[in-house]
Amino acid sequence: MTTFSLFNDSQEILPFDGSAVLHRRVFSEEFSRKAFERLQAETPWEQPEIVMFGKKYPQAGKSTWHTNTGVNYVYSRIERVAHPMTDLLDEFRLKCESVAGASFNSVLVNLYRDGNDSVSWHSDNEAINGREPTIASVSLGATRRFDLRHRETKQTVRVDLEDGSLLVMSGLSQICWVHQIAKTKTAVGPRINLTFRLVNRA
Ligand SMILES: O=C(O)CCC(=O)C(=O)O
Ligand SMILES: [Mn+2]
Repeated sequence: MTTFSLFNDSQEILPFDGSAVLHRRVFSEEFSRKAFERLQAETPWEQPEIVMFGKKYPQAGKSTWHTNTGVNYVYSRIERVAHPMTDLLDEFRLKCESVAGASFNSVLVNLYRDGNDSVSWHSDNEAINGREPTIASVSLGATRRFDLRHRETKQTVRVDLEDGSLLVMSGLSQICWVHQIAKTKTAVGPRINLTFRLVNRA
């Protein structure tokens, strides 16, 4: 297991089989704070139900899918309806494009209200993301730990995703690794995450 806590500006956190580069403080404290407040208040939050062992459970966190492509996002047998992009999301998108050197047309906005909200082990390997997608993941608000685990070797990499940071995953990262935001018993405030993606148009 590898744990990163260095304060470098940009850092590759995957040892092999893909890339995940963490860029710290891409968005200023003030911009991040204001954006967090606007997103929290203005996002039409949804809490879809997932089916596990034949039973329905609300997802552990709220989220909303935004894209002007008209493409709905289907994962774990749930379908997320396309909401339009907003000026604020477009501002984030443009900055992510310039840092990542890639294009994006969609974003999943996730709200983790406290340490009980989480996202369990998965990879963003749905066909609409393409085979080796580049995904730009912005963190706002409370710091949460992000874990990546190699599908075969089970090697685990852990990193704290701090306010204003941008994690860019690319190459084999969605094929060879799974990732999660685990629940935590530590008292943590709310966090908003934006994962920008490029999906094929409908
Ligand atoms: O909140 C995060 O940092 C990760 C979210 C995530 O993995 C996803 O939306 O697919
Ligand atoms: Mn993901």
